[in-house]
Amino acid sequence: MAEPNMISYAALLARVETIFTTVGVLPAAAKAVAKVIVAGERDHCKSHGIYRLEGCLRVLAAGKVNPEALPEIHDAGASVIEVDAKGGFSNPAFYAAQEVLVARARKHGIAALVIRDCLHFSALWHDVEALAEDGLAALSMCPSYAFVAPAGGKEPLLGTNPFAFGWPRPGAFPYVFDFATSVAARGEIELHRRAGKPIPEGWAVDSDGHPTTDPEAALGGAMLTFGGHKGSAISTMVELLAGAMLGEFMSKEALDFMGGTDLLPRHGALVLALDPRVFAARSGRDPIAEGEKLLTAIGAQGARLPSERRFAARAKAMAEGIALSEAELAQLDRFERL
Ligand code: NDP
Ligand code: PYC
Repeated sequence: MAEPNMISYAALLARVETIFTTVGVLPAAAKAVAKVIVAGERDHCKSHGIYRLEGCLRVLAAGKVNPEALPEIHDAGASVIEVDAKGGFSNPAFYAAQEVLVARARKHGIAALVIRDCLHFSALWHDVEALAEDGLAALSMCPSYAFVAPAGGKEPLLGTNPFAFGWPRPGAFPYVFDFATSVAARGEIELHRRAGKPIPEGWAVDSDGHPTTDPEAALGGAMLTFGGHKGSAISTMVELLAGAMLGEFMSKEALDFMGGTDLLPRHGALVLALDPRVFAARSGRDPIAEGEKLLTAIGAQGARLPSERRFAARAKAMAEGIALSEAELAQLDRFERL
């Protein structure tokens, strides 16, 4: 097997940021989008790492995301804050409103950020991890595209609808989980297709509703929800809270609007921030210390916490660099020549 090519986090970040500015994305948005893509690669979350560059550039070339969008915050001082991404990427919109969301959650105990009209391609852990680092518990969710059959059905209707949670910890890293409500993210199936590898059983059915391990057939059929009816219900909740409730697209509408799965989806997103110390104030107990008892007891059983793999991958990448394949490097070179 060929030796991987090592590149530092800073060097990869600079290259990806330049690729975005070169195709006309405003500097602040280019920085935000490059940050999440390179962080995905750094944390070895390949389904939302530099592989996503290609999809972002495709949607920019198709004119279906606004490279010059300036997120507009609508804040009436209440606990629901809105940021209109103006058809731009979701990440700069989140960063634009992060400070006010944190301040409002600290003031009221709970605050919600509604992100409107955004192109959403990224993992959600970025948002909840940042809020947990600010001492807040956080939930984040959004619809995606109608790729997934509800449990008991066989036609794609639900999105891969990611759902993430963050909880502050006194040590270096917060507790964070972040998953698609389908068995795997769509990006994971696409990466199997590119590598010429079958997908595990139970991820998807083909267009006739038969179980398949062929990624091509899975992409043309329907993905399945994790945990059967349980994942199906959580996915439906995401459609309702981050789609219907916000007056933004649900996954089926997002797909119809973009006109096919080739382009990344445009819809809304919902981020909730909660201050545990406000909720626990009258109990006289320290919620973070109480939470630690559970989290350390889980670790004491030898079970790993979600994100532990990711944080370990991050530490390794920051010390040794990020390993890229020849094909990934060649693709970066190609994008730099656009
Ligand atoms: P995974 O199944 O890879 O991981 C889900 C979570 O479970 C992670 O927090 C992971 O932590 C944790 N985990 C995995 N294995 C274990 C284990 N053995 N013990 C404890 N925890 C474990 O993620 P998905 O494929 O479901 O999703 C990947 C990404 O895709 C997510 O970041 C999601 O936000 C993104 N996505 C984005 C969409 C969008 O529309 N923008 C749509 C769908 C998905 P760790 O990382 O440390 O392994
Ligand atoms: O991997 O399922 C996915 C996905 C959809 C939109 C962005 N990522």
